[in-house]
Amino acid sequence: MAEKTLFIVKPDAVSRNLVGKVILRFERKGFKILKLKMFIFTQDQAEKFYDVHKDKSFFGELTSFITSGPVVAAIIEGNNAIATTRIMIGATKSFEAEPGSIRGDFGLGLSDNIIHASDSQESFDHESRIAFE
Ligand code: 3AN
Repeated sequence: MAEKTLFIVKPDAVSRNLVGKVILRFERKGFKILKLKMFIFTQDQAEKFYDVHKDKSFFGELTSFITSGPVVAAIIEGNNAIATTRIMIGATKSFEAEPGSIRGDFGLGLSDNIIHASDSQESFDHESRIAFE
């Protein structure tokens, strides 16, 4: 079943010149890129984007990191896109993520964990509205 999802290549990966390598994973897997955009999150966009985490201790860290430099957002489409993309990105803590996953192969960080991807249809709707507004 063709499904859409959103991923965001985070500021750490953009500054390390990993944008192409990250996008390549999704093209190689067979996903179609529907939208692609480079931008810098405003504080307001970041707070809305991470709304579900607003009561967490790391909320400030999260919003200050995502606004710290340019990101690249993509909407992709393909079979089982949301769940498959979550498998491809790997565990939240890059230092625990499996080798072979994007976080497992490219990073060691937690806030700076290379990539974000929507984890449900609701988060896709919410996040893509903000990233592509
Ligand atoms: P994921 O990005 O794998 O969906 P979430 O939704 O649990 O992970 O967390 C959102 C983001 O918050 C993560 N990408 C990570 O950058 C950051 N994060 C999660 N847990 C922590 C933590 N304990 N300390 C600092 N940042 C965190």
